[in-house]
Amino acid sequence: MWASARWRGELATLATPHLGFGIELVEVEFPHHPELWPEGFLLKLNPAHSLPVLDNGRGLLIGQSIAILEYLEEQYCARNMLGATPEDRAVTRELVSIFDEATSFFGLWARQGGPINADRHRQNTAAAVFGAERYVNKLRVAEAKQSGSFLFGATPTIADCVASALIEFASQFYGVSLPADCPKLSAWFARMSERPSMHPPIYPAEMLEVSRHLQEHTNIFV
Ligand SMILES: N[C@@H](CCC(=O)N[C@@H](CS)C(=O)NCC(=O)O)C(=O)O
Repeated sequence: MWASARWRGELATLATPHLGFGIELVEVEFPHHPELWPEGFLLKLNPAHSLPVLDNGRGLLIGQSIAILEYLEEQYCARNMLGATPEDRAVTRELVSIFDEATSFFGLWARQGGPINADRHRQNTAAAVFGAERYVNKLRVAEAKQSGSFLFGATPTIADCVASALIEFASQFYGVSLPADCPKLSAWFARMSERPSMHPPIYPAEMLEVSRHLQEHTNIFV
């Protein structure tokens, strides 16, 4: 598995303890410095030029984190992390989609508004505002849907992996905590943060100095 040190690559490391097997994780330097990588390194792995990428060792390269999670779950999982019934699986997939959309919208805010990304992404205030608003809307939908100890039910699903990777990254790297009107999600995230599978990330201090003030920099507060 080729993964960025954080962001969506974290899904795999979050899922692995639940899955009960080991995968070789190759962490690619954080942040992306494509100029330091061997010629064509990431493009050869993934035409989308994004991480993570799972090489299953049998000729298959999977370049989307949710497809990777579902593949690992189906192929190796000792416990069911999708849901026992068609209805449960539908709820899991619904929550995965909500947080995948939330991730894209948060990315719009952070990439188009955050100074840490200014050298790689064109700054655009309107796009950042739109991304932030839609991000919070998605969180409110998830807040309305959350029930049980985990996002849904009494056992973790891949939705908990997708969601906790996003919330951890947004809060720890960008300083954007869950909104005050999402108390159930906040309590869920506090419980998730105590689990051994949540590895506290180590972000470079010099990056955090810039990245953690996304709200102040964009003047958008959630
Ligand atoms: N939808 C993709 C998004 C992956 C993504 O945006 N990865 C970021 C880092 S975590 C990346 O590789 N960006 C580098 C680039 O796009 O060139 C997924 O879930 O795998």
